[in-house]
Amino acid sequence: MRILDELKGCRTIGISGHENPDGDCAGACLAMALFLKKAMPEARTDVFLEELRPELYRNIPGAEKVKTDFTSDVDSYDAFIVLDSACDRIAGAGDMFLRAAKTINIDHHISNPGSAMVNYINGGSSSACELVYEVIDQDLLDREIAQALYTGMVTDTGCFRFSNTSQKTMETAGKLISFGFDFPRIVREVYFEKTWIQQKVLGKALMKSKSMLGGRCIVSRLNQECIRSLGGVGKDVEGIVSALVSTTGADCSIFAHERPSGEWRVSLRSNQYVNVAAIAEVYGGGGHIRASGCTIGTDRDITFCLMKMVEMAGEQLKAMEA
Ligand SMILES: [Mn+2]
Repeated sequence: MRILDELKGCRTIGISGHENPDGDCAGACLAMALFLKKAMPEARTDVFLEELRPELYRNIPGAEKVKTDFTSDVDSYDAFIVLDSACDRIAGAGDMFLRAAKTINIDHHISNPGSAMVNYINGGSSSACELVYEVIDQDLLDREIAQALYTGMVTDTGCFRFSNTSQKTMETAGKLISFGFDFPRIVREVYFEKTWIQQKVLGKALMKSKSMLGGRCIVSRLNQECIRSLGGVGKDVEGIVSALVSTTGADCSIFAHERPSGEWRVSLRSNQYVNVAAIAEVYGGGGHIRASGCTIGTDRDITFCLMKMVEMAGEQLKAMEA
């Protein structure tokens, strides 16, 4: 796909991505907008996304122009592009998408059915940003577009660690950093940085963790009272389950945190052997083989449920060794 061929004659272009936008979603939308402003200066380009996290505002050029209120005086865009998302998960932009004369969907989620008029879905790609890089005219790349794309690639590849990182990913990233932006800062701020409160919550979760199955499963939990006593809220537990599974000798990790409603959100991670999606499914959750989650309602005993999950992981490991 060459995006300029798809947008010939368009004078108004809307762009959006998924709810709760991450670095890939925001990077892809803003890189596309920056590119179109350059390649089609006569066209009007609007980006609609929910509020971005501060580190994304700081690191993605053009982020301050995102329309977070999802309002526009354009009734029907000539083209509407959805990036890093299926077309039905775009928060307040859903109606604008439906009213647009032409719709385009570019995404790397294999589950995306591709419900726009023109679809470019590649589940083998690391990120929406890698796909945006493919569809734009690369001779118009500049430092700002490159920085937006790099931020997204860093986000979705876990700094080029995950198995979705391909030779093409690295070659693309190599070309992007040749534009000379401060890429160590992006990695630090977008990927590694945590607030002091988040650090304390993580520390608490690590201190309270239990080593089960002879060290092969690391389990921890934090109740509301504990999270609040550190000044934290629900989103401050992000990343804890990954920290737990990075323990030497661990095959999997389980982390539970209590929501204000009294329900418990349970996240599971696996390094290599345990299928944690199968465990989450027993409790009505799901996800991927190596990363999954489920919610335990107030009608169930969280301690008992966690013990059961550990037991299931143990059975899987035992079955594999038999
Ligand atoms: Mn993505």
